[in-house]
Amino acid sequence: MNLRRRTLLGMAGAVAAGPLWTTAAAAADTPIVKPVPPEDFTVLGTNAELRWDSPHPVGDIVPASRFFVRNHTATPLLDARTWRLEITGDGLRGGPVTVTYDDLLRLPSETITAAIECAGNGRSFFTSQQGQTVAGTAWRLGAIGVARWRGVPLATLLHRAGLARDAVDVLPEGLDADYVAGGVNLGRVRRPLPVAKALDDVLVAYEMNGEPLPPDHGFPARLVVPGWIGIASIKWLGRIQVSRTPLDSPWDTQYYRLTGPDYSPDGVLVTRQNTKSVFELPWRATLAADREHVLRGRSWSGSGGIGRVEVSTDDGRTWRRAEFVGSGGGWQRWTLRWRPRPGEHTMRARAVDRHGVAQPDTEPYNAQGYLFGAVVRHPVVAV
Ligand SMILES: Nc1nc2c(c(=O)[nH]1)N[C@H]1C(S)=C(S)[C@@H](COP(=O)(O)O)O[C@H]1N2
Ligand SMILES: [Mo]
Repeated sequence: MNLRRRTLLGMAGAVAAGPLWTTAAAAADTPIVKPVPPEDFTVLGTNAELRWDSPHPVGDIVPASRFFVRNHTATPLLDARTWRLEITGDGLRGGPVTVTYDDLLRLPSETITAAIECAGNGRSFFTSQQGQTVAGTAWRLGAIGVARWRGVPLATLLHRAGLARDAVDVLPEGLDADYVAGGVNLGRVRRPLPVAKALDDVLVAYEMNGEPLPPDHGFPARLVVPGWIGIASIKWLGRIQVSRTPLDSPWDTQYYRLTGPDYSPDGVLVTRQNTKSVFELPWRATLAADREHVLRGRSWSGSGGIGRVEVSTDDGRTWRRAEFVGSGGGWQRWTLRWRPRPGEHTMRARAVDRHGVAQPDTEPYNAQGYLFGAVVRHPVVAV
């Protein structure tokens, strides 16, 4: 077969003048490069989640230094000057196309505010609140972040690469190490994306909050797939296969499916994120009794927005509407005034999304603990 090598801008061999990360891993033995101090992060294996009870609250935009990290293996340190993105496959009208970092920076860019949230965010509550055993990282509610992402629409890259009319799937793949699970090498982290979503609002991002992507978040380029579970947003992008027939990977056959007694044997593919809420308070926070407090929290949804948030300070007997703070890009921050009586209290926050769908009281079980969207019961003590 005669593989034609083409470049997207017809500039073979262009050298990126962009930044080069030379940072060595902050400490040996951590697969994460940036510092993850214990007051701001909970480290869970190769991952680190944001702590909502940190003494340093985050605003609408999460700085890169505070953004959760989900690594299947370890953050690779890539060189933008030698980095290449290859677009390939029978879903292109011509041969494969190579994109350099310089090509990316020169193409028309877009900037979006979008959340990236792990499908397993909230997983630990299947166990602590519903008494169910599930497999996977025991996240609380900090496997989410919202950032401003700048990059090139994937649609632009695909069209310039010669997307065929009958292409159905794209398969983006990371440049991090192969993922080995239970002694089986599953290869590069990758997950197919339907062409319809790829052409809709997906970004090949090279900036996060106005700076080049940090190594942990995908430098030099990653996908940002708005509204979809985090695994769709492949970091350290190295290759995109475009296909006229449906594609598969272990990340849509073995992982990121809802399986269990309530589901058919094949399970249900997870794509879109659900709705969640969190109090920005320590677990079993201690508050001064008989004084007014302004409780802070936030709610978010993969369905596109939050309509209203109701909060109960008496474990669900009575509910009050929370007051919205800020514009609600990415998520909706809110506050609630409350004067607790002395004693133990259970707080609940329940968001209703833009379509009128409320968070449920319980989440139906699935074996891998994805999409925990039930109302979380948050204990508080007033003294
Ligand atoms: N190449 C690669 N891409 C990846 C992953 C990974 O391990 N390798 N993890 C995925 C998962 S499961 C999530 S939730 C998000 C997390 O993005 P973040 O680490 O920037 O927060 O990246 C996704 N993209
Ligand atoms: Mo994830």
